[in-house]
Amino acid sequence: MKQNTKQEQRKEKVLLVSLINDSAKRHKAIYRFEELEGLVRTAGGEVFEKILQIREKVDPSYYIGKGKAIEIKSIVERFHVDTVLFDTELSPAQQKNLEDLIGAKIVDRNVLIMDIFALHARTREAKIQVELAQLKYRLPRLTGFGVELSRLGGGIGTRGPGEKKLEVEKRRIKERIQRLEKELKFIEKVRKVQSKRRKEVFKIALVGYTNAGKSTLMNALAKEDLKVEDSYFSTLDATTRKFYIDENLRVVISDTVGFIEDLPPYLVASFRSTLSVATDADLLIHVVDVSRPGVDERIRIVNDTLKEIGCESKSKIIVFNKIDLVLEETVLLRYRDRYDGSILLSAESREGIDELKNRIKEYILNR
Ligand SMILES: Nc1nc2c(ncn2[C@@H]2O[C@H](COP(=O)(O)OP(=O)(O)OP(=O)(O)O)[C@@H](O)[C@H]2O)c(=O)[nH]1
Ligand SMILES: [Mg+2]
Repeated sequence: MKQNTKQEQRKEKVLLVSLINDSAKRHKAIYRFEELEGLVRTAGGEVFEKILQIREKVDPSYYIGKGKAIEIKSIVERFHVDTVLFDTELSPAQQKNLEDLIGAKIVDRNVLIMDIFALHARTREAKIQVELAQLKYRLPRLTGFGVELSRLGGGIGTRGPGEKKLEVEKRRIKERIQRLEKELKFIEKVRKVQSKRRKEVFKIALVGYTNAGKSTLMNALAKEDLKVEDSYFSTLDATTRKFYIDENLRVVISDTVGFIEDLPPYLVASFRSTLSVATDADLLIHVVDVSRPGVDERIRIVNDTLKEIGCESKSKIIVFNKIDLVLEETVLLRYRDRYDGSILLSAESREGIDELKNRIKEYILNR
């Protein structure tokens, strides 16, 4: 038994920490924990424990209260926790202070998301976009407490060369960003040419929250075989396929990267190239997982992100997916009535697929 566990690769043991300023937000915090747990699982870790602090203000030095941080330190030591994950974006100073105090790896939500992106990036375009986001995250963090500085020992007497090293490092990163952006521009150009060639063809893009079932729906519609996984951000590349809605009506449909709450702006900006299939589309299909709590909120988050990429005025069809998992029909009907022109569907059982096809056809013909 013991030998077995030794052979198995031990999963990273992660402690989740979240802060709310009002106990009334507890419900939301629990939901966020669930999502964070899913993200940790996707990244290959295992959640050991979740800690929620209710505190009116964020502590500028430790994010959570120092007392709480000390409490976490003892948990980390006692249970051999590898990583403490904060449900926020920590400032460079907070990260450093927490690391020094707790003595474990301190990771924030955005780093985790970028990690998953890096794990799932397949094409050159996706890889460049992830690296760009990571570099843009790192750049402002090189000031003040750079790892580079502490590696030199830090403190009196090391400041000169340390600062210099910092400057060199910064310049190196900036140059790399420039090079990657140039390469990305070239890839975008190629995409534009392809898109122009498809000008006469009606273009549809599937958008939505991560894990909503976009790739599954794409497979159901275009008889594709895209990667479908019960994990977050399995799709990072925009896959585009032709398909016939009926014998003489051909369209192209694109699958896109999923959205999530508080997606860091540098990540959205980096993925502008992939998301251009959404900005180029004639019609967006907004896929929503109706089987999980927080439906309205996720719709709002997706709409906000669409706005950020300049898609707010595009025509949209809202598709409530995974209806096979919802037992209460009244719940489904309530959502359908609340969102004008929405469709109830299961990409997995294919229930409602024909209705969606008809709706798309109707839209194209009446355009
Ligand atoms: N029960 C059920 N599960 C579904 C349905 N549609 C998708 N799923 C499951 O939901 C999970 C996510 O599906 P994907 O198609 O990968 O979702 P996605 O929106 O492409 O996700 P990302 O690319 O990771 O953002 C998978 O485990 C699917 O099998 C459905 O209609 N019913
Ligand atoms: Mg997908």
